[in-house]
Amino acid sequence: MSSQKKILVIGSNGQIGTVLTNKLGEKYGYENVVGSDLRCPENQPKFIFEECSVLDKDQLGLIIKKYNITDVYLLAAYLSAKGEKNVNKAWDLNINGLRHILNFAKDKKIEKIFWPSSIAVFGPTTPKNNVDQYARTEPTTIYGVSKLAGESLCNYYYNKFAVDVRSIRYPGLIGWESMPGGGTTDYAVDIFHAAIKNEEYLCFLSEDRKLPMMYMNDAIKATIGIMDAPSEFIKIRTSYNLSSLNFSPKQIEEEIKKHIRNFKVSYNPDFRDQLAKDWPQSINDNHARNDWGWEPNFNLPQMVNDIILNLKNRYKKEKI
Ligand code: NAD
Ligand code: AKB
Repeated sequence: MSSQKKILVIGSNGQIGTVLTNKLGEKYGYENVVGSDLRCPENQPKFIFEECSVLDKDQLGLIIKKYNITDVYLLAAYLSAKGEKNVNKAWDLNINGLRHILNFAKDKKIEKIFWPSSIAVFGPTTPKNNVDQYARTEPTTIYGVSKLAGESLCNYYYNKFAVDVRSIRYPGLIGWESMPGGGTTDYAVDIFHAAIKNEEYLCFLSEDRKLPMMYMNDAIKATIGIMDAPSEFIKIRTSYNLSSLNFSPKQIEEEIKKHIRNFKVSYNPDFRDQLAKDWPQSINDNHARNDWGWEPNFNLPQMVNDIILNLKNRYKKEKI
């Protein structure tokens, strides 16, 4: 196997993939990073791109061989809201995609895997606050069920076949560079776009639905942090709790109003509010902090300030 790190990001057009693939390109050289997704992205990326479904294991094998891939970041998934409307497809993608990548590592075709889990592994029997790493996990969505099964699969492949797979339970992620697709926490991205366009925002969660959330910059920091850590530091091979911000729609509305005074939000909760109701409001991430040195950089006012600044510039540049 080559000593040069060669990275494959699967799901590179998505909310996280769009940002992460470029960050990995900046860090390791764009010529060493391959993005892949179901379709080519609209704008020509700086990294290499291959159109491929993670469910097509033969084509995946060819891509891994063609570029001598060492590290895979597997981001392709159905998220919580979309998953509830496509239960079989969600299970198929979220589990079989992971199995394919774990098997490439078991067969020594790749060296290291990053696969994200979610706070959706928790459910109504989990305590609401300061949720411990080993708290009860009885999820109520197919998304949460598939993430919980995926965590066990990762742990099994690590113990049985020494597969170096690393995982974190992301909270809801918010960024300005990409749009989310099919999640329950997507409101926290949409709300900024409405505010910048001086439009009223109709929120699909109730105003007091507090959830664990995180700025994309911190999520990328954690992702690269856990992948860079020496293997012996990674003591949990299911998935690490991760935490930075906890807020409700009303709290982010108030924070945005400090910048855009006339911004209006109304609330019309739909089925996604029911999904969010079963999730925790805050997470204890001591294991991630102690084992591999995780620490977030952004609090709520800093994040809101940064997103508004960047989105305003972007909208001005793109003349939207
Ligand atoms: P996303 O829906 O924005 O992106 C997923 C990408 O996967 C899309 O570009 C989609 O086209 C692609 N994809 C779908 N089916 C595919 C297939 N068969 N083969 C290859 N690509 C396929 O999702 P995201 O928000 O970027 O999330 C990435 C990962 O992080 C997921 O595993 C998700 O569960 C996890 N996660 C995300 C959040 C969040 O708030 N965004 C929170 C917790 C966990
Ligand atoms: C979703 O809302 O489905 C995701 C998640 C918290 O996993 N953002």
